Amino acid sequence: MQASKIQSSHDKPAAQEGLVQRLTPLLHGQDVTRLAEMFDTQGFCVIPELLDAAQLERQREALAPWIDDGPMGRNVFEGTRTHRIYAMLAKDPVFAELVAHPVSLAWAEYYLGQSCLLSACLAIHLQPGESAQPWHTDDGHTSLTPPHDLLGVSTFWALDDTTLENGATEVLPGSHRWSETEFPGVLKDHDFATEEDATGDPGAHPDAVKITMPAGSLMIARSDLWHRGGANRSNTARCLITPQYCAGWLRPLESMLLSVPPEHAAALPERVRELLGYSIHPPFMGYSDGMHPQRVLP
Ligand SMILES: O=C(O)CCC(=O)C(=O)O
Repeated sequence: MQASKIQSSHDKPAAQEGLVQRLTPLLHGQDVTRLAEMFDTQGFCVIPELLDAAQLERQREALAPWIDDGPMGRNVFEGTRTHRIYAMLAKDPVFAELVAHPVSLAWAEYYLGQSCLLSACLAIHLQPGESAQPWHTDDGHTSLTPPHDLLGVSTFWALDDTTLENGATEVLPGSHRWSETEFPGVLKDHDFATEEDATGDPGAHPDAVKITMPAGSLMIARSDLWHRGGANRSNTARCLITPQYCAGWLRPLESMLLSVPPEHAAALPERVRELLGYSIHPPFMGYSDGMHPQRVLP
């Protein structure tokens, strides 16, 4: 795979100092500059065990009823042995703890600006027997030709240990710099229209890295990094929650203003409401009836 040259969309050492200052006290001695360097060059970084046991328990408890009752994915992309829970902030406000977690939000704001939006937020609960997902990026729906400037930041919170066997997310390091969009196992329109998995693993890639991490850990990835959910060959489920952020001028993947009813939104912290779209991308993108959208909330 040829690496194409791309200008860093974020050549701001002075601003990075702000990120370092903001995150260092939260990361117990981890080197924030190195994490940012990894994110810039490899397209992702991992922060182990950020959530404590109580935080993890709150997330699992809130999620449990939706997993028990929820339908399986409808196609190969969603995974026919996977529960995907969308519209999470309409289901339980506790999920706002991850959406506005001080570490991941600082990351999104640094790379995307204060006007960034929540583009998606879903739980992905992979059951035993699930096959590997097609390779995809989280901004592949845009019409821009890769490589391009950064459009989004995807965060992956492990609610379970992710292991080599249970479907740890796989990434292709550095692939945000690729111009290639055709390689074995890459997402096709057809994958949204069929429940039939391919035989074997046509997307097996020599450069793939499985992101194994203990429960409570966080992977942060550029939205243009090629990645996929792994195959779950274990006998237990693997769950993660993935809040994804996009630039304030981009259309979010999920229509958050519809998915989270206004009365639910009104009860969420102000910063979370802003991420849902009750905010303005300067000078006035996102207005409602000529006014700031916060003014239409009950
Ligand atoms: O489940 C995973 O590990 C990743 C899933 C993913 O990237 C997606 O469904 O968009």
